[in-house]
Amino acid sequence: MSRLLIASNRLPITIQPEGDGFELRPSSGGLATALRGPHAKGDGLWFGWPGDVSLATPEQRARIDAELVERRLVPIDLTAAEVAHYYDGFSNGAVWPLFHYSLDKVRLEAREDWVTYQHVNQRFAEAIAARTQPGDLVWIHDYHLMLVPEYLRRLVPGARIGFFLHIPFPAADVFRILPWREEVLRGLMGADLLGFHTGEYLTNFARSAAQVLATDLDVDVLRWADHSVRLGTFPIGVDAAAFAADSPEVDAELAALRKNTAGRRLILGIDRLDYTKGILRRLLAFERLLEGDQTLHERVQLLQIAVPSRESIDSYADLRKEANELVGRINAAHGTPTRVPVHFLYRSVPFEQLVALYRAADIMLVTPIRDGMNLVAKEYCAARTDGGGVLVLSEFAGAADELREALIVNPYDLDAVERTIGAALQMPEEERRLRMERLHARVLEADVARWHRRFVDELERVPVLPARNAVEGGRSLSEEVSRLREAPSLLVLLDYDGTLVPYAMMPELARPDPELQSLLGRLAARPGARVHVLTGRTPASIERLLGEQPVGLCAEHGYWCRPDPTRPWTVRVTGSLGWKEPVGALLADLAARTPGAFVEEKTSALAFHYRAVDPTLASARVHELRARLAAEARTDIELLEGSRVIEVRLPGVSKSIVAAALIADMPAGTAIFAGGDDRTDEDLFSALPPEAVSVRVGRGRSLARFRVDDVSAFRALLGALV
Ligand code: GDG
Repeated sequence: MSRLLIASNRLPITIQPEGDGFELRPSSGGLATALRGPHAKGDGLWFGWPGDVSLATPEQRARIDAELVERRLVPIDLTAAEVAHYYDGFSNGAVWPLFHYSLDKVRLEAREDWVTYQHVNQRFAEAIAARTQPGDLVWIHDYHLMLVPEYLRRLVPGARIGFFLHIPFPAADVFRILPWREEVLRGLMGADLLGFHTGEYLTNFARSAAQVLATDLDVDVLRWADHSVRLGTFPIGVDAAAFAADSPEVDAELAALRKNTAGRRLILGIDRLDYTKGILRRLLAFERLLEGDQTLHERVQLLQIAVPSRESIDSYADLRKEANELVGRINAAHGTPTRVPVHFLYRSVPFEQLVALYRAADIMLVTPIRDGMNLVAKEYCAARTDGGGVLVLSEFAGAADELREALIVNPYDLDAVERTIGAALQMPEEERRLRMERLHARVLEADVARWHRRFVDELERVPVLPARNAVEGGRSLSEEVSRLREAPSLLVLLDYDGTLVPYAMMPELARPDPELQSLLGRLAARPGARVHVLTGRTPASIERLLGEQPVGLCAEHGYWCRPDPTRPWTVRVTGSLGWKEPVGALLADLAARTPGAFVEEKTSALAFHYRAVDPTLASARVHELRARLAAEARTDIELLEGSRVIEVRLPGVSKSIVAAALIADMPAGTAIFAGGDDRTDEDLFSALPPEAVSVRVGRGRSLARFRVDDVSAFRALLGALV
């Protein structure tokens, strides 16, 4: 088992002022509860905000830090301004309402919010990078930290990074409202594995990524340029055994509750006081029920527990006021001196009381207007070891996917909610038992431990890159460049597109500018140096661009090579090209039916380009192409997938083969420098001896020892070699 590093907005404990000192309390909420147990059993670290400790004296702080170290918790301290902008502002003022389809509550005005969100995400990434060891798994949680995967990937290119979203991922049309949609998607795409509660959220994400970033979905792998991310559904569970367990404390609470409700059926709601939880609509539906049956208040009581939440945000304070007014109205109209139909508690209750409430409740109302999963629904089913109770569940909670035996309801349809509560009150015992026994069994089996295991097992499948890519130890890039500058013999192997020049709209436009021409000229003129450009382009195409330069050219990934401008092109790989005709006909047929697609013919390959094709259609066509080629079971071709292009080529052509040959041509002890930006350059890197200096341009997991952000940074490195 690899070591697991967890990152979430909050640590599983919160530090609060208490008397003269500070006290550590367990944080509330589903995420902290879900991960606390496995963290305690493992040997990993947990990064997050510990709460406001700005007023602690140095001695108090030292004591707090010692306690955190003891529990393997790494604090990310936030200033009051950071909490206001990153947490209240961006996370809960913009992302939370947008992802829950509450468009009227989305706040996008404050420029500081987004800037601070980026800044805090960067701090998380730096803290994690500083503690990551080779082989570690990093698991980042939730909408507060959506940029951390990308930021961390930049700092630790080989890291194995998983991300889980605890809230819904909205439909693409809604997501696209976010002005920073592209940055957020790029951030998430830094991960190797992205987890969602339901298939719908996963599909929404994949569609948004296709529309905004032009990614391709291949079953469950999202490809973007040269980087691929696995998508998965991991519906979270609850600590079901804890809710199913008997204890004298729970029994005592239950007895007290039964005494108080004497004779009346208990309808229960338990939620954080949040506008997504549908509390107001639930109260309205209950009001209708009371209006329809004037004697009902004698027989039922609604207990709504609303746990205080995000009180510094206006919309939450407003909600509390509205809920109070509504409860007042209902109680005034339907209460009697001895009977109050709605009991509204604005606080949380201890665990034993929570379990007792679940067991006492004849009907549990879980009617959010949107909810990622909703753990309360699952906890209720787990607690019902007696097979009693009826769950009324919103179709807009992720839990509705699994808890099919609940009474599923549309929370916007007040009449339906009213009718459903009525039906729940009338439900015959046998049906009630049948439904609850199934629900109970399911939540016990699919519990939180299983959720944790499934995600971590999947993340563990991401391959560990060879140790020589580890960032720690060894010489820095600038030290390596200085060493190469002095080397008597130097071999420079370079990719072209994306490495020496940025990608252009059309390949013909990616011309070398004067700066690049002078750079290549100086490099090739350096005593003892040989420079080769290795590209996927055809000989004619690369020659048009670099033909005048005193460098070697290898085209079609090494099928063709031309060692210098005075020598002719020669073929480096043999093999029959008889497949080109039938495969060419297949590709032409596909392209004819796919607006925006075209086929490029090379000597050793045929490339199907679909950059301009509608993403859904493109993905269907790529599947079709793969299936049709697989059906022919050809052994004389291989597929190479690039950024919105799929190439069918002669097997055995690879930059690794040319690289090995070019290295063998040089005197022993030659220093090597190589740079590239895509999957074919990984072949190149794989052929290099360990002491070679390899540099990856841009994102993505890589075998390269070093990484630079973009073409201009790469050119600066080349400049430093001469
Ligand atoms: C987010 C997503 C997703 C509540 N009141 C008391 C209390 N609780 C506990 C419940 C439950 C947790 O808080 C609430 O979890 P939910 O899932 O209902 O809601 P969010 O906080 O919005 O959580 C949600 C979840 O993340 C996990 O992925 O399901 O969709 O929004 O565990 O028991 N616990 C105690 N007293 C209370 O009064 N002891």
